[in-house]
Amino acid sequence: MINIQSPLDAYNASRLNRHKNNLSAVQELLELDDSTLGMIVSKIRSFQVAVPSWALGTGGTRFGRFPKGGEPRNLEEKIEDAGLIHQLTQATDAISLHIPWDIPEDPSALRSLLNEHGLKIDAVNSNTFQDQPGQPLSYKFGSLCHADKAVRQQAIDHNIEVVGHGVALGSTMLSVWLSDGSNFPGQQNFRKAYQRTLESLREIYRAMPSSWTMLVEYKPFEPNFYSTVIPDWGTSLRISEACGDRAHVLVDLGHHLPNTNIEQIVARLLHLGRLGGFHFNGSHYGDDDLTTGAIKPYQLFLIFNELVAGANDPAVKNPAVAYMIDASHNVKDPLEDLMQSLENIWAAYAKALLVDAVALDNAQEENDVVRAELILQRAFQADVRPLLAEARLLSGGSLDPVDFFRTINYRGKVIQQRGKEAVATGL
Ligand code: PSV
Ligand code: MN
Repeated sequence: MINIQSPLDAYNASRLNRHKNNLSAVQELLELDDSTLGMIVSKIRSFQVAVPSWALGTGGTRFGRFPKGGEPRNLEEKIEDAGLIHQLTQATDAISLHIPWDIPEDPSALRSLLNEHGLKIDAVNSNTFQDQPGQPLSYKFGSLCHADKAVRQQAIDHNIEVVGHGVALGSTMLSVWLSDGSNFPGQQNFRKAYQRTLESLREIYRAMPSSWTMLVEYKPFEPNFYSTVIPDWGTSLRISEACGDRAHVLVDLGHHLPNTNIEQIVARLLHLGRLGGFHFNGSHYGDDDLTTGAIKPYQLFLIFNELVAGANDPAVKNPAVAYMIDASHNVKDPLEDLMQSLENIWAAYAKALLVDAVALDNAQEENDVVRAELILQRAFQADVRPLLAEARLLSGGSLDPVDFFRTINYRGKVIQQRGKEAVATGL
């Protein structure tokens, strides 16, 4: 573990005056009294987003992979990297595991390591979209939907095994994403595939401890390109309802057809009390897995506006939402990319907190389109960076995580320790 506390203190001290000046300038510009400012900063501090264990190394496409080196070679090193990101950003107190990419060999040792870094385990994810070496039956034509009951059973058993790993680590959530679907018309019977998937998921749901939640993730394309069994939020919702009270919909921002109004989906799921989780990422075309907020920051803000509005409405009875990043880093340093995403997520949240909800409601009720839009745009255009920096500072993080990460040459240090060729498991 690389100890960075004293360079971190020195870094923050050298930038403190400038930060305080920026903070008062923004406070004045946004006309925030001290108590509102304090309330916003404290809400930002408590907004935590898990990082994925499978995205701490370099991602790739089917055309190639260009790693920088120093990738975590095992789960312990992944926890170290996730711990560093948390120490600098104070925005990610959990790590989500994908099994079997990460099999926890010694759960109690892992739990103490997690503790040391101020981390916990978020959702555990099953993987029935790849065949593993030595696996008896193939998922080439599906897993939970497969025509052969033996394949479905193998996939059900895998999910139950994943829950077992999660229990040993103190997780309480299973995320299920299926690549099941078809590439060609006629390949699959839509109704049978849905029915089999539902029955399989119900069996998994019944096997979970009663304190556990199941998150059902939808995706309309890839790796199957003609149909997927769970293509949209409506299907996820129906499956969740049919499984039970502790099954909810997981929204991955990249899993929508272009120009889908995701904020409206979020509002609808909140209304129905079935929004269970989020996979944050950025996209331009499809499931691009880019930095969150890199391409469509206004959309990200509008999504947060719905989340904040839902949280403030006593009529909304949604359970706590599990927030996570699900991205891939093809050209950026994975840790820098994750820190950028965390910053953009906090920024969108902070801006949503600035929305004058009462004024917006009045404008909507009076059909004053311009006023309603201006209320949102005023919040979106605010410079919230000093508020985020203050939140980090008060929690013990860095005033500027990416810059500090470069200042201490973390990547260079881990390349030395782990090697130039070290490759992390994951995508
Ligand atoms: C599928 O594209 C997905 O979004 C699911 O969440 C998987 O678990 C993850 O990506 C794998 O990276
Ligand atoms: Mn996802």
